[in-house]
Amino acid sequence: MAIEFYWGSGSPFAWRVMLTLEVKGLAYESKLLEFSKAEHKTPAYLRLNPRGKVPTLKDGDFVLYESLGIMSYLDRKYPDPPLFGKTAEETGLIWRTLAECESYMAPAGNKVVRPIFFGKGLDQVEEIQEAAQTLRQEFKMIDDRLARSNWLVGDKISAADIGVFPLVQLVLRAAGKEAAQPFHLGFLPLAQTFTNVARWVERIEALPNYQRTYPPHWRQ
Ligand SMILES: N[C@@H](CCC(=O)N[C@@H](CS)C(=O)NCC(=O)O)C(=O)O
Repeated sequence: MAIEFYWGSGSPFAWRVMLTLEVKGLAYESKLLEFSKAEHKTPAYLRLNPRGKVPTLKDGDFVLYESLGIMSYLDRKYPDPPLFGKTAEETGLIWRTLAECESYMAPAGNKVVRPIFFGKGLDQVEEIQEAAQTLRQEFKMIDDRLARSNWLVGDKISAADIGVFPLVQLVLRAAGKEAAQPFHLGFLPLAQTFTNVARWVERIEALPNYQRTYPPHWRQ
């Protein structure tokens, strides 16, 4: 039975799971939910994921939500290529990177990106500037790591890269919007602000099925 993957366009948490599926070359049935139609809040979907969020994965009878849980499940179940490290040290560093992303980048990103995308809370200038400062520090940390290596951990793409990348893309997309301009967020042009991150983004964009994972509504 094919894997069913429930996702929403532009969700960085769903995007990291889709990238995992593609990097592993797994066949899956795409279940794109429209946020605008509240398809993630229907009784049928809430039975799969009582939080009413994306992503959710169904593999046979097994249903799982929470992107990092799904990524580690997929890696254990379908180990080729391994994405959570070949050594204990790599595994520890990958989880550290993911934990840093959830603890620092994701909350700060939310505070910057949401007002810019949805227009609500743009008057909270101090809060946005403070979150943007945290984000710049996080970008700097990954930029420093990427100055020494093509990938965040080890010598191959791992769950660390796949987990962080969609959040970086979301911040960059927000930074390019007109509503972001008064804040002088300092991320663009990326090749000048965070050179190593820019090269890493290109590396991920060059992955074989990357285009299939690109949020459809970002193309419009
Ligand atoms: N920690 C969750 C976060 C999932 C999440 O926040 N998804 C958002 C989209 S980015 C969502 O579905 N929001 C809809 C809602 O909360 O109603 C994960 O990693 O899967």
